[in-house]
Amino acid sequence: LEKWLKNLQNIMKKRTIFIGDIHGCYLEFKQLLAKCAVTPEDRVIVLGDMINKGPDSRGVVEYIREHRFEALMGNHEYGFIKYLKGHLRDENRFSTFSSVKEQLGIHWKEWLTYFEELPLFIEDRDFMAVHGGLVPDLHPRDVPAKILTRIRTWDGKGENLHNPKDPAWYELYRGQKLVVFGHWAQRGLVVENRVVGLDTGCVYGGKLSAFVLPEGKIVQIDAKKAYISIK
Ligand SMILES: [Mn+2]
Repeated sequence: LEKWLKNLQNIMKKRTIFIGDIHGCYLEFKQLLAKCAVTPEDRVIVLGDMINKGPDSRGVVEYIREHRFEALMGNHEYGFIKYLKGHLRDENRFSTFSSVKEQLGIHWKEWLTYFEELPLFIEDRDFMAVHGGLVPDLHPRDVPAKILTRIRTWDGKGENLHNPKDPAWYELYRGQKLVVFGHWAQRGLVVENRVVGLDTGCVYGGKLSAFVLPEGKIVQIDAKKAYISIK
C-alpha cells in the first residue's frame, strides 16, 4: 500500500475520508469526524450499514444528509428498504428494523426514497468504494446488489458468501484500484496491498474506523459500549 500511496500523494488534491459501518452509533460517529478534523472542503464517503442495531440511526442519517456526505448502500439499508415495502421475509430482523422506522417517524416514505437512491459502489480514478466487496474479475456494475452488499468470501459461484473454507474476496482481487470496504466486523481492520476494510464492529463494542486519503492514515474511536452482541 505504501508505494501506491506515495504516488497518490502527488496527484490527489481533495482529502477523502472513508468511514466504516456506523450502525446508529451517533456519538462515536461525531467523535470520529472531529478526530479527523473534517471540514466542508473534504469528501466524506460512508461505506454503508449506517443504520440498524445501534442507538440512533436517525441521528446518523440526518447528519450524513445535512452535511452532504456520500453514502453507500449496505446490506442493512438494502434490507430496510425491503422491510419498509413489506417484502422482507427474514422475521429475525423485524424488531430492530421496526425501531429504525419508529425513529424516522412520519417521514419514513421520504427516507425510503433516500435509501433507494444510495449507490452500490463509488468509483473514482484512484479508488473503488463498496460495502461488502467485489467479485474477482468483474466490474461491480455487472454484479447484483445482494452480492456487492454481502460478500465476504468467494466460492467461484456466489452461492455461499460467508464460508470460512473459501478465500476472502480480496485475496482474489487483481485490480489496480484501491478498494475500500466495510461489512466484515469479525475480520476487523484490513490494510493490505490495494484493499482497506473498515468494519471494526463499533456497535458490538469495538471501534469506529476511518481511512483518510491521500495520507493513508487510519483513525479510530472506541465504542462507548457494546450496544448489541455479535452473532
Ligand atoms: Mn454489512
